[in-house]
Amino acid sequence: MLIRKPAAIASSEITPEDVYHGRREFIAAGALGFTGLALPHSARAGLQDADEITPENIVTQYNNFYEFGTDKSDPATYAHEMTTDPWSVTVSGEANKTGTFAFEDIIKGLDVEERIYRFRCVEAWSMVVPWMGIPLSNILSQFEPTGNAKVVEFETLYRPSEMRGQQGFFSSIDWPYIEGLRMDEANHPLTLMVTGLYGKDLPNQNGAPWRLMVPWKYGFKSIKSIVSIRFTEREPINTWKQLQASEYGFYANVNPAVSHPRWSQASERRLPSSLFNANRRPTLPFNGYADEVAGLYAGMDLRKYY
Ligand SMILES: Nc1nc2c(c(=O)[nH]1)N[C@H]1C(S)=C(S)[C@@H](COP(=O)(O)O)O[C@H]1N2
Ligand SMILES: [Mo]
Repeated sequence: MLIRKPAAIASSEITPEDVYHGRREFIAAGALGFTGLALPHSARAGLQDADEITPENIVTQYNNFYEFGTDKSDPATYAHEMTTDPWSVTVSGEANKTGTFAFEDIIKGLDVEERIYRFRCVEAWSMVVPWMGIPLSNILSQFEPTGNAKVVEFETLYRPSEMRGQQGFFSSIDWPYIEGLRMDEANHPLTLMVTGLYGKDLPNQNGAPWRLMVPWKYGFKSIKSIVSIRFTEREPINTWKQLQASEYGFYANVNPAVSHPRWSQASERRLPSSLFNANRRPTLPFNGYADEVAGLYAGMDLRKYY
């Protein structure tokens, strides 16, 4: 995992996408966890050697954001219709500081870091993305959650006038999109609230102005365009679980040993992939972050809590 402090990402020196292609060694270090960067280069090189940064145009044009339609190309086509400025966020539930806040006021003064994470969709494709964001724990702590807060719940914007996928009765989703994390998952240092990618602001189709990024979980946990943060005692029924509980659970930890009822999760297509080169590779437990996060689930039956 590569972490750059704000000083290193001043707009005057934004790194063009092609520079990222030479960065395999940093991703390899990520697979070793927080101490990876201290290891000799040769030790890093052998690890995850095939993890190259996914081209930016794929990350911004092949999306899941059902608020704008179900085709992978719909978000890039229609998400510009969403107004992201001004943007306010309501914080509620088990916390000392609740209310409605301007997005800028919440993130003001917090350090934005760059993290290159593998990202694995439940539909068995994956990408490697240089995300920019703020550790979620740094955002949540300012609201002073109480001891009763066991879970944090997030909601996406509901605004059918600007989100065409929310219009009409053809949509089977009960909007707004909802996700949640246990507090210890939310406060884990790998969990990021993303505000940008490839050194730029987050495009609308990727969840502007901010979206979650939980790299050891299937993509659907990483909820986009968040307008509500609620601290609760119990886990919510997240959107995909509500749609099909036999296929999608609350935990959604990447697990090659547990198949989706309709397909195997043992391998994935790393984008870009094509008819001629499927770019298939084995899926790793916890998406390759087991050393860092497996302890969160010690003693749990991960076949039951999928
Ligand atoms: N609000 C909202 N968040 C969402 C989704 C969505 O449809 N609506 N799709 C999820 C799914 S299934 C995936 S794989 C990722 C895709 O993120 P990306 O388009 O930035 O790659 O967003 C997740 N977050
Ligand atoms: Mo997904």
